[in-house]
Amino acid sequence: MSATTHGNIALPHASTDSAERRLMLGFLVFGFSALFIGASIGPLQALNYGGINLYPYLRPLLQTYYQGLTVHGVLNAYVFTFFLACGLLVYLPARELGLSPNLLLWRACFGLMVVGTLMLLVGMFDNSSSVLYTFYPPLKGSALFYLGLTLLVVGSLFPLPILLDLRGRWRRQRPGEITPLATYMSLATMLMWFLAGFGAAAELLVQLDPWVLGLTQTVDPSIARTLFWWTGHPIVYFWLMPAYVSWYCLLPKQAGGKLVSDPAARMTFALLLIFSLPVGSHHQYLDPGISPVWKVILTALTLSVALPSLITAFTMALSLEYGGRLRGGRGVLGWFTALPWRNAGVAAQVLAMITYIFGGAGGVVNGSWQLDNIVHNTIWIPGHFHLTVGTATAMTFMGVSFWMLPHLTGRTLLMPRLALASAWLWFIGMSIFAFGMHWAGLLGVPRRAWVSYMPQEAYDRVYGLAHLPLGLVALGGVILWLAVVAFYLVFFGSLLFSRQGTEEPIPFAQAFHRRASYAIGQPVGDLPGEPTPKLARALEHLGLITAFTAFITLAAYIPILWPMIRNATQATGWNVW
Ligand code: HAS
Ligand code: CU
Repeated sequence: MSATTHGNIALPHASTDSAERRLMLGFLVFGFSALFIGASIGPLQALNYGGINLYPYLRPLLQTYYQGLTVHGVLNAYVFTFFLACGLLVYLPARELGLSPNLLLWRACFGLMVVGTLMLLVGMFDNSSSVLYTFYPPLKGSALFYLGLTLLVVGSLFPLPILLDLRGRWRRQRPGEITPLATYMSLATMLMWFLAGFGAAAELLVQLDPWVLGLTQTVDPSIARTLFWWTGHPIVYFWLMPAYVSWYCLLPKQAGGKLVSDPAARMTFALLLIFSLPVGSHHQYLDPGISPVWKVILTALTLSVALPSLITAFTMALSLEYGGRLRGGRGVLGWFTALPWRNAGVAAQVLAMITYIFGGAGGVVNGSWQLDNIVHNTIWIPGHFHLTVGTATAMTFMGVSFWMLPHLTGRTLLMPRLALASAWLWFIGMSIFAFGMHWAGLLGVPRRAWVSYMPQEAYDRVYGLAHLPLGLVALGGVILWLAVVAFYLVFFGSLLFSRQGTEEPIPFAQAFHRRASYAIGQPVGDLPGEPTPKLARALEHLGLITAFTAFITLAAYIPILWPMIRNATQATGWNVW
């Protein structure tokens, strides 16, 4: 972890530098390999809703729709996202600060998550744990599944001490300065995820692990669900916030502009840290045992968590407009068409943002208790999360990989036009797919239903009304499959066959602090003639913000959990697949 200094900035030694690159490449390749398996199964689910059952042809690899759905959800939503988050949230801050991260901890993070993933894969592919990615008890899978999950979650928390150490060293070098932006955002994300982890940790370590190991015989499903959503809601921001780091800190540069407000970016992340935590039970609006008073409070809190994303929408739209106008765009929307649309990395991320407008709007519908009564447990919900995590996050990470692969390997990106095509195919496929899902959901089609298992005549009788939207789901799934093929030809092709290229730097953007701008990835300091905005100074108190968040989280959960604990039931395990 030794460093040399270059001008004012400390630079890591070349040897640690290449070790960091290799490890980051490990996170990237492992994460995207998980997505490859998970996403390849996706079209099967889409075709299921179109009435086409391909599962009988996939034996012995996959036995049932539920097994396929479990593999799909776990690999895409947990493994892929965790690897990308744990890579990016360490690599970018380390580069921004010019310091090298604690490699031992970062390797341990990688190692634990790899072992956890392998255990999960065995537990899922041997068909012992088709409990879906929410693993609600009393469904009961094998010990490998829960222990693997435990390792994955524990590993994913390691970036927090790494970041605290990085920021501590930075502060000793530059006392009194505010934390550089990408580091600030990464740290806020990890503090949020640290508090979020308590729910899953309690559920796994206190309830599920002892239960599957035979140390206890029964489990209470309501408590387990509540603890699950303690983590399960904020996890969506653990998926989203690393994508936001790219939107705020990198994309403006790639789009030819600047980030228009550094303080707005900090504010967004501080608000996401605060509001992500206490709202988890909005996934339980239809659960018994939670007082209606809390359901109303949760509605208000959930609408608050949309606020930082609305700030993001305006900040990013203005940052992109700034870039588009610098590139010669004129008129009301000329800036939009003037963006560098031929750059696959930019196109993927801007298309991800556009998709997220609809995903976010759906989220606001879900967040309202009354409206959620209509859409809960219908296929509307997977429609919502394929726009959010499945596109806003996943396609942003795909866009990041287009510059990061060349940056890490020193080789060129193979077939950049195919990369661009993959982004458009994903966007078009997902739009058709999610539109069909939202529509069919409003017609009452349930989520997680093996509808193609029933005879054609019964399918027609039950789902006749929803034929058209369900057909769109299937069509969208097939287009998404083409997108996956295109993306992985580029991704694996670039890894294996591309030629030596020129070194690609990290595209850290310029950001406006007040009126003056500075380069993210360079020391901030106090800008010439301009005091650091008071807001940025106030938001430096991340410890205080975290403590406040912990307090309101307990204030929200104790009244919800206490009656459940007093009336705890005892369910034995079920295996229904
Ligand atoms: Fe959600 C269910 C509420 C965001 C993921 N959500 C889910 C599930 C997942 C998920 C996986 O309240 C299903 C879990 C399960 O299996 O049961 N969600 C919300 C709300 C938001 C939200 C209020 N969700 C997300 C994100 C996710 C995600 C982000 C993943 C990454 N969600 C819910 C609720 C449920 C739920 C209920 C339970 C429903 C039920 O019944 O089970 C908000 O955070 C959304 C705020 C977002 C916005 C959009 C801002 C737009 C931006 C783009 C700007 C575009 C630009 C382009 C700049 C307000 C930032 C410029 C170009 C121009 C041309 C202008
Ligand atoms: Cu939620």
